[in-house]
Amino acid sequence: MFSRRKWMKVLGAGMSALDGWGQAPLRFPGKRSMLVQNDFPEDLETPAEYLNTWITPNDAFFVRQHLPRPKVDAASWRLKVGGMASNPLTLTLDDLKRMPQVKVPATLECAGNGRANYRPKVPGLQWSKGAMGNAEWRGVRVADLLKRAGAGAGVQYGNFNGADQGVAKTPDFIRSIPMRKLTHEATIVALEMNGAPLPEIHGFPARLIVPGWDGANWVKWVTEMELSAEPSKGFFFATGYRYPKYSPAPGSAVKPEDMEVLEGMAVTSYFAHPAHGATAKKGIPLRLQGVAYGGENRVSRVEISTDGGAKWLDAKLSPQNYPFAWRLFTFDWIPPERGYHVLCSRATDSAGRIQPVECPWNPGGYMYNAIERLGVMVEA
Ligand SMILES: Nc1nc2c(c(=O)[nH]1)N[C@H]1C(S)=C(S)[C@@H](COP(=O)(O)O)O[C@H]1N2
Ligand SMILES: [Mo]
Repeated sequence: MFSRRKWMKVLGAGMSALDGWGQAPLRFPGKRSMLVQNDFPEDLETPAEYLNTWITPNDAFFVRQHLPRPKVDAASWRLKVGGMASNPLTLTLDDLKRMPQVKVPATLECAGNGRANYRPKVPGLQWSKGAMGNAEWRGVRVADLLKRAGAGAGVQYGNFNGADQGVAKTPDFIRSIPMRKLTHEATIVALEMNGAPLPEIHGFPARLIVPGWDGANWVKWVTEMELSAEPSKGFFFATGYRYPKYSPAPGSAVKPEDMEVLEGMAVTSYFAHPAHGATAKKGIPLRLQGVAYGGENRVSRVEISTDGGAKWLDAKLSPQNYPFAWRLFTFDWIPPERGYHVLCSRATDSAGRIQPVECPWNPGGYMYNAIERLGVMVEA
């Protein structure tokens, strides 16, 4: 598909784009102005100010891809379900559309969201807070596909591959998902995102939705589900997206046998408004806004501190309250006096998890979820 030379050339271009990290208006078809982490393959971050709606519009939704985006032709595209199956399937897009469809609101968050906050710095994309978004996904339950394919009794994993292919030193992107998650009623092969066919950049014509779990599981352009007793030995499952079994000292190495696969996401919250470094006026109400997400759990509470964490008060939560989807919060604050104020947000989920003051460092820079903090200058 891509020669090694061409790949090296575009990779080079991507590197220089990293140095000039910043806003790039209308550079990417179907996207509004995004924070460009890489321009090829596209890694685009949602600016924090867009984290203020229940549904993230498709044109503002973050993008992460390890490999050049494949061009998929809907007519010749197939989804194969094989391996340990008594009735292996080769489905067309129309076959999938004819099966019962379900809607699942769910937040997609990259495990590396917030990586830019780790000290010492961790290599990888320096996501701030916008490697997450919330959408209503619509498609076919994986459980229905498993039934139709006659999944065998010994099946432990579905090993998923997409139409993108390994290039140069980057291997093919394959992910294994255990049966206990695949058979969950909210795990689907989505054909639609927010009422529209999946945009090409988000996996057209079909992608996996694994609610509450690390975004790496949400395989885009999916073409194959292999039912197996064993997980993939490929890099992106056996090595990548792993988290230490214990908290290592910041900056230290962790042995591969002490790493385990990432599944459910941590509880977290982020301010969309105001921005860090904004100014406000004494006595003039300021509405603090943001999102909170609890992975596989519902968000049950968001607290705000306007004095750097000394006192905490409850924020107001949006009525939407689904497992696997974020909630919006607001807090009306009247800046009491001139000076620099540190605003904090702290979410709690239905499992009783709460954001920590300090997030454990880890060599992949995953699962950042320390209490959100930003500074606002209040003028007289
Ligand atoms: N086929 C394929 N699927 C993929 C990836 C990829 O590189 N290739 N990246 C994964 C990662 S790491 C994330 S965080 C999400 C991002 O989904 P988005 O681009 O729709 O936001 O897709 C996942 N699915
Ligand atoms: Mo990711």
